[in-house]
Amino acid sequence: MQHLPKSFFASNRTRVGQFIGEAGHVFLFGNRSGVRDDTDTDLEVRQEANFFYLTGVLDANYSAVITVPTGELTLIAPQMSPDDPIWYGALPSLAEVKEKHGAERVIEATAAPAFLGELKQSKIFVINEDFKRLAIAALPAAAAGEASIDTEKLMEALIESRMIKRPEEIAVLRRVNKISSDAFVLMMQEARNCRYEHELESIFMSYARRRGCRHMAYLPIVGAGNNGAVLHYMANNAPLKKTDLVLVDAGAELDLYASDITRCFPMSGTFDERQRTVYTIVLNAQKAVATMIRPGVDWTDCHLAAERVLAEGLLAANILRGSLEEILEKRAMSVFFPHGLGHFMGLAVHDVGGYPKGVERIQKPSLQYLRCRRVLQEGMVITNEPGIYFNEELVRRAKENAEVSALINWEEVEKYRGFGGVRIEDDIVVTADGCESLTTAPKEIEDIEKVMRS
Ligand SMILES: [Mn+2]
Repeated sequence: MQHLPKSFFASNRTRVGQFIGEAGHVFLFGNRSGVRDDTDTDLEVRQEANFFYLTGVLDANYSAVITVPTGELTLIAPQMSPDDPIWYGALPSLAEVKEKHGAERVIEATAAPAFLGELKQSKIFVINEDFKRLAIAALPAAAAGEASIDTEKLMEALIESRMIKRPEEIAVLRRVNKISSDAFVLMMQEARNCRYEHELESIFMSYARRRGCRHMAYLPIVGAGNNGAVLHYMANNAPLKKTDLVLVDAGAELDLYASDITRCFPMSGTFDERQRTVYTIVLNAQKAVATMIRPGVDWTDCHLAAERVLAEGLLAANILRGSLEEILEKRAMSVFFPHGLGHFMGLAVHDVGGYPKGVERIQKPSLQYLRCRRVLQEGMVITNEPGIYFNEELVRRAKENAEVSALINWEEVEKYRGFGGVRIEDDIVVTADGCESLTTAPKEIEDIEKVMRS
């Protein structure tokens, strides 16, 4: 099911055309169908995000040409074999495709060379060098040599456009966030009957599928105990122990739009002292960031603010020692909070636009992993996901770093061996005067415990 109207895609075409700011033709390639290795077993096709954004077409093997600045859409239909209807069902006619997607014209693949041959008279915009190679291969040989193909302006325009979500997109993001949030509730309710991480994973995925989400936005992370400290853990097959805190980072996808939620809950159903201590620190940091998010705020400052609240918490918990300023200055927080605070989210879970031109990554521990260094604007959608982890590799490195090691109370850290980690992640829309969370999954300790009892 697709929830976005064709008028949405039409306005994306004119919008991206305006950002390109120069007449010509955008030449796009949708994703192709394929088979598994040397078999005839079909692979799932997920449409290329930019192709979807500008055409609304989910089916495989289409190409498209968009006239800039008019936004006129020409779809090039896949080359079909006469027997395809036997195996794949009746195919839509060109007229049906034209009507469904509001295209100005839809042409057969066999008619493409003649049509594409005309494009050489104007500039051709493609997404990148890979697409330039595809474009050259698709153009008739005579036109390919003469064509002027730009590989930069289109992607820059797409980033400008995709970075700011329109109301229609926010509606889909809200819908998929609700589905994922509800899946988290179900997972928490059924956790007491689960014996392995993959059982929790399957509750999440099966619920999302039942609600119409065929794909996950990314591979779910279900890490119990120590596995929760492995940032991209995805084996999801370890046994669950009553003493474990389990970290689940999962998000369904709907109409190619992502959700990305992390929650942590105790397998016993009740947070013990260690779990409560670390969880509360992370929740406080997440809430502190939520009060900051508004247009005009630099995301780098939000990250640093989160780091400060986490450091204050670890000092109070006697896990860090020394002065707060020294801890922050020496980057000691990168031992426990090694990743960035969040990232843009949309047609990709780690969406485009995190770094404006000229802004570089900060080459300091943990800050180098920040996926966004933008000043926030209304309509941006970003994740707020601070965390604290007892990651074996980071703990080992910290012990070898005299300057950082002196700021850590190792006796206390020893008590958290095998604990894993806590991350709390919500998906946030920047509004005119603040922000709104799309994520409704419970995150207060009392609320999680209540859901787990129900
Ligand atoms: Mn995330």
